[in-house]
Amino acid sequence: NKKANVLDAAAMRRALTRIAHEILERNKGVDGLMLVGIKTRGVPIAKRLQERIQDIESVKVPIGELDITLYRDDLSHVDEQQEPQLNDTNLKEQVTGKNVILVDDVLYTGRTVRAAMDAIMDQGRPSQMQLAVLVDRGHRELPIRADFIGKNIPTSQNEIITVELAEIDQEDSVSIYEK
Ligand code: 3GP
Ligand code: 5GP
Ligand code: MG
Repeated sequence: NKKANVLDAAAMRRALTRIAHEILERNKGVDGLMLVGIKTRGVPIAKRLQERIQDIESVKVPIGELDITLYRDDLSHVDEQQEPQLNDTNLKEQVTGKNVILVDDVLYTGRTVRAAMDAIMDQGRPSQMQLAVLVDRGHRELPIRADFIGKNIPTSQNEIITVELAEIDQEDSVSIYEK
């Protein structure tokens, strides 16, 4: 049940180009930068940021992937006791000493990012971590915020944000749906 289109392909392209510039401005260039996409849709977003940064600075920053999914403890007597957990890591580059930019499509409670931070810190000691998201929909349950945001979309709990990316969904769009 669709309520509104929030970003089309052109708006998404502009938002990601802006974020690429913001990352370079905040960090004074590409030194030590590493992008880590959170699967599924954080990965193509991270690749697009890598391309935009290469267009601007002529440097291809290293990129990695984390697969973090909801884990349900079926033995628990409490319902909704699910925490996002690490499934798989694909980091070819050492994280120690790196400035790791986590990249995801939607930031909601913050629990996925928390699991991603744990996964990175298990691999080594980054000099810094920052967070880039295409959409911040609010409703944080942890003290986590994004450093780089494509668009803030205030939502109610019974709305969901649909993120479509050409690499996966054949088109670029962000829309709001009623559950
Ligand atoms: P993604 O893997 O591309 O990020 O969480 C699995 C998928 O379900 C996600 O795709 C996400 O886009 C989609 N999704 C839609 N609404 C929600 C939601 O409220 N919570 C979570 N965890 N995922 C959602
Ligand atoms: P969090 O852990 O912050 O609650 O949720 C973040 C993760 O869940 C992201 O990887 C994101 O894909 C997914 N997610 C949470 N809410 C939404 C939503 O409304 N729309 C989409 N597309 N993904 C969501
Ligand atoms: Mg996601």
